[in-house]
Amino acid sequence: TSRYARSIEMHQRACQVMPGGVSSPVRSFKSVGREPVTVKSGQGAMVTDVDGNAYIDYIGSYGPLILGHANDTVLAAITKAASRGSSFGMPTEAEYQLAVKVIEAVPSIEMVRFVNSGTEATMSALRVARAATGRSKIIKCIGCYHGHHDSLLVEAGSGCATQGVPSSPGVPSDTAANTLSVPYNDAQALEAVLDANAGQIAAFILEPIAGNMGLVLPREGYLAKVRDLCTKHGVVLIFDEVMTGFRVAYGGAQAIHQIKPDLTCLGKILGGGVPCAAYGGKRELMQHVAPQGKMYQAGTLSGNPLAMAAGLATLEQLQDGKAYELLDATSHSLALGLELQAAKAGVPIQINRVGSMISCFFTSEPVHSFEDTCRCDTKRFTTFFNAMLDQGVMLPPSQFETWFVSLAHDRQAIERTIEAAGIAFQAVAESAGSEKISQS
Ligand code: KE4
Repeated sequence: TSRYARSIEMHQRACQVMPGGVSSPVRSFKSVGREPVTVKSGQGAMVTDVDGNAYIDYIGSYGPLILGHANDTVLAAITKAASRGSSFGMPTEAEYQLAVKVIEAVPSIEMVRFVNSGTEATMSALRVARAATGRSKIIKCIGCYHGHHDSLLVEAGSGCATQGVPSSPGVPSDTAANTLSVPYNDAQALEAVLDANAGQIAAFILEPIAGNMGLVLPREGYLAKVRDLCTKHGVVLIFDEVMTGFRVAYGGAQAIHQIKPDLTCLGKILGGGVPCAAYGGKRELMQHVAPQGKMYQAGTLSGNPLAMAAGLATLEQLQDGKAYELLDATSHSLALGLELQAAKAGVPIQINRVGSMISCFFTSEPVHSFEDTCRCDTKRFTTFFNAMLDQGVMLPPSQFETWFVSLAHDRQAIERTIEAAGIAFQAVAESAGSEKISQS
């Protein structure tokens, strides 16, 4: 029987009771032509599936697990908090403690509100911008993904791009009409839209370092230009750092690029793998949020004790900044190894990397925008993904996702990954050869 027999059987059963058998489309493995692997457990850099196969994991829950799976300090903190009760519907001290940590970590944040997902964080940040400016229109970047609420499911990245449905059915056209989109890394396009809609734009939201089209870095000067344009037009600049916050640096992308947005969205690492996200920024904006102000936003489990405990235990292990030097060194050696192996196999790739976020694009051209990522060879990516999976390396199952290295990925894990990549790039070269034959 196949090494994935139990996963296949589990998937067939799951599909009877959940759409696509998953709780999120990105987990479906549909785009890489196979049933998803059902995971049984994780420890450090490893996950084990229901068939007993072990994998070096580069999904890491799509970002939260920068410390690796089942980090004992985080687990102890969650267990301790849970023993005192999992949720109250009343304020607790832990919310205050994590709020203080967030404000210390991200100087542009003067006040913060906890929510339960990145989607809620970006949705609420947009509402603050609309409440504060009295304007309705917003601008986002093509290929950036900010969660699945209506205003931002327009030309979106991540699973939307993977499925080739960037603008989802079910979003009313007059809602979508309030969302304008521009290419990422193109300040001129942003300026043109701002000029054409003078006085009507409430916010410009972007991932300062884009992680949902695969990893795409801001061009030199782009973020500074964006900051100036938003200031000039009285537009609220929102940095969606749900993925990059505490990931690329303790202070996020805004710390690396020294740009101050008006509002910031955080998530993923903030909860250490337990549902938790947040939005925050200038006091003059956040004072609009109920009950201080009139802009309503609420949540039964917002700021819940388990997430606060997991978040505090996670940030405590990151705040001295040493983690980022180690993550960068580990990820750098992985990137070098991938480039060497691809060159040996004669497979052109482009690697984009910022610290422990890495993307391997199957193209010979540099990748600076969503348009560039769409020129990548997703067939080759699929061959590579499956060859890596069969050798015990779990990559995100899409060209439009970034890989995540954790502090638990040690030298041995990186070396084994590079070794597996050698075989996988060979498989791509051989399949590419067969493509040429079939095309000729
Ligand atoms: P959630 O609602 O999934 O917690 O966060 C939405 C979100 C917002 N902003 C950014 C920059 C994000 O990356 C995300 C979520 N990222 C995807 C991975 N590309 C989550 C994976 C999934 O959808 O299951």
